[in-house]
Amino acid sequence: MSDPLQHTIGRVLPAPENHLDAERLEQARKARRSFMGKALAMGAGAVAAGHASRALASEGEGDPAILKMPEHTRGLGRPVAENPYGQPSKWEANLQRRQSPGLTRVPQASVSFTPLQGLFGMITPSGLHFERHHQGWWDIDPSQHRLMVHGLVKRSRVFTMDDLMRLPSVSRIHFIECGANSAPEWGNVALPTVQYTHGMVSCSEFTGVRLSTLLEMCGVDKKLGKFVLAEGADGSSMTRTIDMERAMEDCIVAWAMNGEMLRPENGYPLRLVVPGIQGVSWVKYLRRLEVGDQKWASKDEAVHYIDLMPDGTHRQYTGIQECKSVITTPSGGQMLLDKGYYNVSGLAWSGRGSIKRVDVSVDGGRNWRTARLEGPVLDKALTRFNIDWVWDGQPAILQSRAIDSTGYVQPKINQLRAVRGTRSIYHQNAIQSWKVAENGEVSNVQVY
Ligand SMILES: Nc1nc2c(c(=O)[nH]1)N[C@H]1C(S)=C(S)[C@@H](COP(=O)(O)O)O[C@H]1N2
Ligand SMILES: [Mo]
Repeated sequence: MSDPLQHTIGRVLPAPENHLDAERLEQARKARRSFMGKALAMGAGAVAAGHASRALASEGEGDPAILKMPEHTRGLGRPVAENPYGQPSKWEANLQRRQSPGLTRVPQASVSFTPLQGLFGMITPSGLHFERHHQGWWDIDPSQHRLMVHGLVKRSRVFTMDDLMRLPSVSRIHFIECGANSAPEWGNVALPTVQYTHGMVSCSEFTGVRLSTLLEMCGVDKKLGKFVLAEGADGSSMTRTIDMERAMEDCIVAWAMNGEMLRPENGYPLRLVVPGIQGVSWVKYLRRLEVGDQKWASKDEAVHYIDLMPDGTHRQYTGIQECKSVITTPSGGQMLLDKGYYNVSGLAWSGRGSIKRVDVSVDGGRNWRTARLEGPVLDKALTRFNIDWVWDGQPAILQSRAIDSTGYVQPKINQLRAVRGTRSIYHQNAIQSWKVAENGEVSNVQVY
């Protein structure tokens, strides 16, 4: 493929739930039909020659919409501060977090998924950050909130938010992924969109005090203290054990996300950030840190968040989110409106470090090409990749395969199943396949 921009520019129709209404969807379908008609009439080579920018320009040639002078080119716009806290455009109203119907019995112990199919770059807007609550969320009064540090320390302490926010702070961009992200794929349940298959991952800039700073301040016993227990202030009594080495390395006791205080759904006013580790360890509404000499084997680590292996045993304390990637455009539920050029785009991440390379296949894994990584490529953060593709109108299967800085290669689903069986819930990081049908519809398939 010489210069992909010399081909017709393909347009992707987002999944229906991102559409404002059924009418726009129908219009787009009609547009596709008329394009197919035109393309046939013009013959295949009609836009193949010439400079790339000309090919681009010819796309909209003769569109009379440019001649309209709508009200907004003549009238007076709206005043400043009408929205004291800015909101997205009303035209984007369908870009939302969504619940998977029937996934849980009550919405207080549930999940809302990030609409990855509608996002750009690597940062998740705070209002679209996925939510996972075991016992509902709270909007806790920060003046009443306290954090206790105790156990194997010389000086136990109870911190107010003011105490904490006076300390030296750091800001770091990291992904958070629920260990159960993509879980239904273990059992070959083909969820329709990337929002549901992969939407329990988000990426934000977190600001707070390093956990190591707090532990040092309290005189942590470095000989006996091997683990730290983190506990949340909600009714789920979320408690998780963190290895001391990790606690001292890059964990943050965070109060801010993407430049402002945490959102209540994400743990306001204080949450633990454990880079690279599954979401459950990122305890929200953080109220207690205890230093101990043994793992606690709390309900959230002995009964839940364990991996059922093929031989019937359970794997415990498997918190690291292994290297994973997914194509977000085009993805399940979307529709390619015509043949031609597409920018295939997706996200890759690894709990062990940074993304070294992402390969993309359009033929179900037989041939691979290396995608462009869009910077910055950060440790334990989402990394955006893009690759050119000219769709010839034939059925295709799109896949992405990420390789991280340790050399680990994201596995195929059958490779993962060979080791882990099919009865697991957590830590499903296999290659995702999206099938493009001849009519342009994109759907979720498994390729072995
Ligand atoms: N206190 C508390 N912390 C919690 C939870 C919870 O229910 N209560 N859920 C955990 C789980 S399972 C995940 S995946 C992440 C989700 O964080 P988010 O809601 O900010 O996306 O928070 C974790 N921390
Ligand atoms: Mo989770």
